[in-house]
Amino acid sequence: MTPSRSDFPPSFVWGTATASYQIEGATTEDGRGASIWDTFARRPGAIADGSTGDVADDHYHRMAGDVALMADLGVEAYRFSIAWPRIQPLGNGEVNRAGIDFYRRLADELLEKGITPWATLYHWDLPQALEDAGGWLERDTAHRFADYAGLVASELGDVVSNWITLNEPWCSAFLGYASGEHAPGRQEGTHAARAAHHLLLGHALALPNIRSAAPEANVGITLNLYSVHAASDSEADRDAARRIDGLGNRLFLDPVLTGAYPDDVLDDLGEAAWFEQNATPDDLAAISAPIDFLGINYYSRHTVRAGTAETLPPGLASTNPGSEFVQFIETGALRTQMGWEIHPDGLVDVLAMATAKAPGLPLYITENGSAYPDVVSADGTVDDPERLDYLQRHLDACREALAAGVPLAGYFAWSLIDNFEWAWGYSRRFGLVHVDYDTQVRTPKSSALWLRDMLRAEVR
Ligand code: IFM
Repeated sequence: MTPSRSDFPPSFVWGTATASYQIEGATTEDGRGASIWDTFARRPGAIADGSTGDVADDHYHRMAGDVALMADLGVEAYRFSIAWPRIQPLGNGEVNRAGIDFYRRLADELLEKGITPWATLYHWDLPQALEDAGGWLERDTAHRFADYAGLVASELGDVVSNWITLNEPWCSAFLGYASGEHAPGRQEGTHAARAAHHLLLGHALALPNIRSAAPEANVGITLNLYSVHAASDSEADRDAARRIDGLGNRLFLDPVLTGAYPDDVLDDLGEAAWFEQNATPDDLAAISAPIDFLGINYYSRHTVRAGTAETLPPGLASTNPGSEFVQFIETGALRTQMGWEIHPDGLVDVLAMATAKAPGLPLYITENGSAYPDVVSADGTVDDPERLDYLQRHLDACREALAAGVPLAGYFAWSLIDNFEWAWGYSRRFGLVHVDYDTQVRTPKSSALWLRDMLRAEVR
């Protein structure tokens, strides 16, 4: 069923999302320090097309135009991220005034256009200086993050009321410190789980700092959750699903929402002793302190069956903790250009999963979207029927979840504009708006125009 605005409550938040390193460019301007992505992107072979975020969408210089574009599309909320190295070039100390000024100008511009700012404090661009001191494998990084979060909230709390501490800590921990596909590109095996704890601790320590600097703040965290299915009802396949659900979902959801790490996951990882000593009851109490909402990024589902080390490509077992027990299988469902299976029902599953653990907690889909190899036609338009279908089907899933009583309060499409897709560079386009990287010309795709018309249709 094609969704329409009247299917959603009047208070439902309609937004789009981006992240600093993926769009801003200007990586050496106005006192910005180096981030781990500046370093990692220069590592030979790290980025599929050999690119970097040095220019990206040049949003740092084109910010006002991009906000006007959002206003034209009728978007009412904008989730952006703040580049920590613009605020504290070395990850500690005084704020870099030019960095704060940029985000203040952004927030002012948004507010002037009636668009509500939603700021994410950490979307993966750790100051390189902190990585040089050990990065997220060090507990101290959590303290540095909490200081930074408090500083930013005290500087911008008058213009930003919605705050997300971390984006997808699973990716920061496991892609950054286990598989090494993301910055900082380390392969520390199961120790990546320690990075996960320090990230969550950073979230925990940031919460009171944000709340004391901006008492009215609406604060949450964004997790990437997957719908996980066993390929069969066999005990071995169900165990494979338990492992993946544990590592991808419960390792993050449980401490935040219920105050305990899942024992089975720590056992799978062989990290139980480290957590016993280092993840103290005080840490867990802080990590599970009340949040105002949970952000969920949903893209796809995993269907798995039991595997063996022999079924894995060389090297994968050592870099993906526990993966030798699992095989990801092909179900025949359509996939996006990322190779991610399209499964809108999974969005309903992950919302239900969160609600079961924290009944009544407001939930937001803070990202959902798809990559396709879009092209500009001779007449200058960009037709993206697959993305439009993906968007409509996932909005329909949101409608279904709402009808089932899930407290879903908003939806942010990933992404406003095509951008630097991490290890894929510019070879994957997630935008509702096409970007010509040679000219920086922005062209709303047909999915964006549908969203605009849907949002306009019943506003007045
Ligand atoms: O581009 C990313 C984003 O930065 C985090 N969530 C997933 C998106 C698509 O891979």
